[in-house]
Amino acid sequence: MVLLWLYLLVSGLSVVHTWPVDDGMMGQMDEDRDGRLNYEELMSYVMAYDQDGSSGLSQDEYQSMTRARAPSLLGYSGLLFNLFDANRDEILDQVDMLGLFNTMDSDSDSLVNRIEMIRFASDVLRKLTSHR
Ligand SMILES: [Ca+2]
Ligand SMILES: [Ca+2]
Ligand SMILES: [Ca+2]
Repeated sequence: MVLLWLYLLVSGLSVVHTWPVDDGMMGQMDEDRDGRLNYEELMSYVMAYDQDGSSGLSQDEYQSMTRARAPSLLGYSGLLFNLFDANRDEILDQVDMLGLFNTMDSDSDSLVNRIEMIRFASDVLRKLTSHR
């Protein structure tokens, strides 16, 4: 099993943040195991944390997801939520997630492959550091 980790050195903090992109994130989301992520897989991954059945994630629900799935990013959960909540209604819903998926899918073939996932993760991490 090959593990791919994305490392980011946060300037001024001397903390290395890691994001398990490959068999971590990708492996958790890729239900049909074709090595690529489709929109349905992304939605079922995210909506598993929709505890009140509102068809969207609140900030608290998003935090629960981060705690369970990517604890190294827990300190950034609020910033990430705001980044992903494109229409700023305090809920991550299908509209936000479709926009997010399209951002990840840079060649627009309706699938997010490993390269696209890594590129997306590094873009997000770069945005996080620019918030500091
Ligand atoms: Ca898949
Ligand atoms: Ca929203
Ligand atoms: Ca793609």
